[in-house]
Amino acid sequence: MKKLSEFLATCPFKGSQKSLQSIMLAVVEAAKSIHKDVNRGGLTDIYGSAGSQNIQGETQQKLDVIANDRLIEQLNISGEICLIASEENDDLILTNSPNSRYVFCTDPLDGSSNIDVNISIGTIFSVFERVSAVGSQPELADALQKGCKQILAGYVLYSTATVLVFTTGQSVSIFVYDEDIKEFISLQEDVKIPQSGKIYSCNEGNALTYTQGVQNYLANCKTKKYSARYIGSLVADFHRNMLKGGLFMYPSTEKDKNGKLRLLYECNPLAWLAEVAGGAASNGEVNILDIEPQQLHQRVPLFIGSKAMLQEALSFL
Ligand code: AHM
Ligand code: MG
Repeated sequence: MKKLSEFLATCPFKGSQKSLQSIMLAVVEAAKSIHKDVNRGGLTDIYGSAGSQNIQGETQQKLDVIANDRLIEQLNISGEICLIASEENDDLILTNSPNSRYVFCTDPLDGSSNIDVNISIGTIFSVFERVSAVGSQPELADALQKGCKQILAGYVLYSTATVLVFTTGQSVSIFVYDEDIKEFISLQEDVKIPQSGKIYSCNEGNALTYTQGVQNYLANCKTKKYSARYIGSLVADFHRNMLKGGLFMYPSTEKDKNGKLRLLYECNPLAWLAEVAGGAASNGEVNILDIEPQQLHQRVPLFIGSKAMLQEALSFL
């Protein structure tokens, strides 16, 4: 029964151990309070719309806003983060530690449409070392880094169990939240994605507006009798496919040429986790981790999961 704090004490990290521990503590404290709300369902006032929209014009749910506030609060307490890029904020957030070294990118509550219906949702995060000099004002370039520059990335999945999955680049670890002792306990170390699988995950309601190549791949999935599984919460779909083998897709559609998912907050962290676990991620043309971000809220098509399945899919595109 290894506790997260014990694991972090010796976990390899491109920075000081104290920084890793403080950043992870911030994530964990925010996650614990989100877990508490999620598990009380509608008994606390977390369901429904917050009455506001994010910069992408999407309605913010109450829990989107609550999760974002709690993460920002905890990251400010950590003193390790100079800059936060969040899916829920139009602009970058300067923290109260502008001289610290690290930048935090996050989708505080992914799968918003599933909040009110008691279905799995998640918190996704990603950490970079700033490129601007420590001591100067943090800047946009600190957040617009390629995914291959990440030094810490992970997610918390609030589901039948609440799990924390993360990597610092060496391996992927899964910790499960033990409500009795209020600690995350190691469940699996060095997680590996099966090289191949038989699960494909996408919103097939959009299929007629996918490119012909993607449509041909979907026909191939059916010919081969793969199973379709789609929760509509990226974190949950990714987690299942990571453990069982599969491919998740959010391709470009007629309406959204770049798909729906955000490079900084969703695609990069999951792509790195996939790669460290032996899987892969692409936008259909290049490795997600090699994309140079142009904008904070940039979207990219996403194909992610088992390596052999991704290669098969790409052969159709
Ligand atoms: P969100 O960040 O607003 O929750 O949107 C992202 C979510 C993903 O979790 C999921 O894969 C996707 O949107 C589902 O979209 P769709 O309803 O178009 O299938
Ligand atoms: Mg999201």
